[in-house]
Amino acid sequence: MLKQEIEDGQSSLADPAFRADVLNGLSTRPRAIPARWFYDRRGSELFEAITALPEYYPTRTETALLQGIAPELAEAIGPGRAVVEFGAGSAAKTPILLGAIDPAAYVPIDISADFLRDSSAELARRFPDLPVLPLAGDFLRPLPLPAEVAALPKLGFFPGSTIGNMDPHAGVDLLRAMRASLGEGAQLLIGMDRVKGTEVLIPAYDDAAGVTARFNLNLLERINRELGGTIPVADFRHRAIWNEDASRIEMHLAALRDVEFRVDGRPFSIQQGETIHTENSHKYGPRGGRLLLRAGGWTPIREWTDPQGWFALILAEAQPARSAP
Ligand code: AVJ
Repeated sequence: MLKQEIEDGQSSLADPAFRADVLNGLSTRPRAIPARWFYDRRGSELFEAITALPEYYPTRTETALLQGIAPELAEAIGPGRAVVEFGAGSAAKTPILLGAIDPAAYVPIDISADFLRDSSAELARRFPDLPVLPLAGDFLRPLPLPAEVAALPKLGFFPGSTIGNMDPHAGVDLLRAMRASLGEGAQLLIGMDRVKGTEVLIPAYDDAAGVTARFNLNLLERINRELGGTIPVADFRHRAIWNEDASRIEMHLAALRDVEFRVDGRPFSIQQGETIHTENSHKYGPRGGRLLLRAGGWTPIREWTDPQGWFALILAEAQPARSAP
């Protein structure tokens, strides 16, 4: 059953935040715009298309992994928890988890109330006996959960290696905010993409069909559409690089020639070869992933990977703080 009224946990980021991030990001060096602005309607469609590409392994690897470990998840998590998903549910992954563990409620949290409404209605149809309690808000900060789940044990769900979009500093802040939202004794099931060779990583972010390039360039089109921009999109090229020191894939938009344009009436000029940094996708080894969780207040208790070791699902627990003996 779906709770019809979507709770507004926090004011939603609208145009002013996009405008501020873009104007600020184009003015500072290196130029950089936060990756969350990729996901307008067109960007979300393009990301869906990315997940079906032969080169983009994360989504299908994580989905198959979830399916394969369903009985072990049931045993490690148990029934009766309120599942709190950070980000509106993925149509493929969320039902696998909900079907595996027999939860008492499902609380998807997303900044986009529209997206939340659609995905929640779909889930409520598939699980007619499960209370679905969507919460519109920014999960980067601690959020009060719906009163209906206050007394239930919690399981946070954060699939997709979305944590990889954040640098470790911001990732730790997010993990701590999740701990504050879910409370002591909660569990967290988190997906993390693993470090692997660039012969696999680079094509995953620079595919032969050019879908990732269109996804990246759509950010410039969105700026033109929503912020009165005059960016000559054809003069920019998608670039994906592996940053070994930071253990991350970076996506950039590189200017093919000197360009001048306006956004919201403000003039900008970018020289040939200069880039706008649009995304980081951090990859973690087994130790790095566990250390990140511990730094964020979560104790890893179980860990699963696919046979190639390309993607990890880690189950962690918010244990009471203890000092060293
Ligand atoms: C949704 C953030 C996990 O980093 O792999 C896919 C986004 N960017 N291709 C990722 C993305 C380019 C994706 N995440």
